[in-house]
Amino acid sequence: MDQFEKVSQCSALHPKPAGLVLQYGTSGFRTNAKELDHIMFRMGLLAALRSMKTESTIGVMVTASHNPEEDNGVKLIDPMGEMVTPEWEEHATRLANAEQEALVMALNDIIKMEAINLSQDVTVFIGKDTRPSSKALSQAVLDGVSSLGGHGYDYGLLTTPQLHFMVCCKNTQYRYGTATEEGYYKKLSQAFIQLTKHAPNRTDDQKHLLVDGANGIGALKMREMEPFLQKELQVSLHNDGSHGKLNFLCGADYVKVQQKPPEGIALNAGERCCSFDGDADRIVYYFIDSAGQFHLLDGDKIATLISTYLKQLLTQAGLDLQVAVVQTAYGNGSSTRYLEETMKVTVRCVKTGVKHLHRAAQEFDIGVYFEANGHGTVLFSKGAEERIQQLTVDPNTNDEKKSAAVLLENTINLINQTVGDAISDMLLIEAVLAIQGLTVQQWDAIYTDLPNRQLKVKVADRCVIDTTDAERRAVSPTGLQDAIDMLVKKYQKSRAFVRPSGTEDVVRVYAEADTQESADALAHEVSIAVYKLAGGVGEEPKQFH
Ligand code: 16G
Ligand code: MG
Repeated sequence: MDQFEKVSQCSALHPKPAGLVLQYGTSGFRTNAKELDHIMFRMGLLAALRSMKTESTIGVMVTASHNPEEDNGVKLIDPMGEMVTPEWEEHATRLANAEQEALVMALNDIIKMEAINLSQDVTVFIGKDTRPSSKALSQAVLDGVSSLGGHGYDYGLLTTPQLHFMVCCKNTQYRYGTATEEGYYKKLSQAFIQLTKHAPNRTDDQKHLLVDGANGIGALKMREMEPFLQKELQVSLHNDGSHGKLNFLCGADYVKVQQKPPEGIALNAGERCCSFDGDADRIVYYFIDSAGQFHLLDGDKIATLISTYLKQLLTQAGLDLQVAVVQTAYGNGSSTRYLEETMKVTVRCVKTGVKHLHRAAQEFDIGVYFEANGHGTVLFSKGAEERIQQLTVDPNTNDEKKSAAVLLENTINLINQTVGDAISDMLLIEAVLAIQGLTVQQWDAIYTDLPNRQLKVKVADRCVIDTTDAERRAVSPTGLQDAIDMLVKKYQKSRAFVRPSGTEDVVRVYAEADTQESADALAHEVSIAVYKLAGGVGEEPKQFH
């Protein structure tokens, strides 16, 4: 049977609802799971083509991250474990929206445009999160891969970063690690245990951490990993999926946006706690102080902790490698100021979305990137890794330098450089706190966040908002930026911006100022400006409370 005949036949089993249009957004397709069967089949086809084109293994992850349980989504992973390139995001959108009878034609267009050799072997790795819809949807991906004669390998339940890791391991001929779950646990836990040897007197309190698993995949995988950690980290796992609903009143996104602890955990004053999101690629830390006040340590605080630690080690090792921190417009103004003025590290601001941060971080010897929402990792250039490695074996290096270089080497092994990874980030943070002898309160006190507020506004068409300067300024609709500028002037230490969401049909509003009241008021006033000038629908925005 002709290859395309098979595609036609199989695709009839995964029909596209006529007229349905979906976009490959910031992190792939994401919507109610009921609308996704045809998308999954087609992403299986596209992954097969991408595998032929790159002559490599490609990943397909079925997840909707922090979205509610009834949603689902899919994203493609490129050979080195990074997000798929923008040109292929466009192919994905085109393929997803081709009506049933035009599918083979759309497929052929991509094959021609990319000059794909159809006789090339195809391997696609597939992973899924714990959503009830994920099983059938990942089967649809497999159907897509096999209808083009490809080999789909189903890993079953995985965190998103685990799948990124597997893809990278496979395509580096296992130089990055072994492409199995055990390989992942072993690589990370060995590095963690090595690092904690540099903090020999950790108390039980220091080894103990509360984890909110968002009732998702991260909780399951944390439990699997625990034995590998040999009690160097003792985790109390909450929201582990045994009864609560995925991402409901818990998880990193809830904690960050609501600025309060998740349900399902009783926090004692001073206890260190962290929350993963639904696919475990984000993490935030927090604690309650003795006065009952909630303290959030978000992506900015994490980036500060990690970049400070790395800079110290580089100085100790006598290595002149440049450390930069990449943030988005959501980076708290205090963090940016601290990093630039006190730490003297280069700070780069880019558009929201992991791919933008990842790309920017690749430009430095060591690029630490974190979104304020807790997604981030550290990238080491090949040259930086080589220089660190050389120092560990150089007979002329003194003990202090060698010890710093060994720490850096173990740190590299602990980090999942393919993408932000809640489990890997958590272990890195725990190791850094241990090595530096810092409590969570001391970490928090490095700088004080400016109070801030995020709101969303419903408008008829969010595309009327166009932004520039890494989303910090709106260029359309006319008058909106002027209105924001005027409002910002009313407050102290204030800043505000608006941007169309890449994952939801809303406009997002961010404001920060010297007090919470001012930040709340500014966010509210900017929301009203958006509502009035950008075609708001429904009720006028209300103040957050
Ligand atoms: C996605 C992005 C995340 C970004 C968020 C913004 C990836 C893997 N994830 O979750 O980086 O912060 O979208 O959402 O790129 P928004 O556009 O709805 O504000
Ligand atoms: Mg996520």
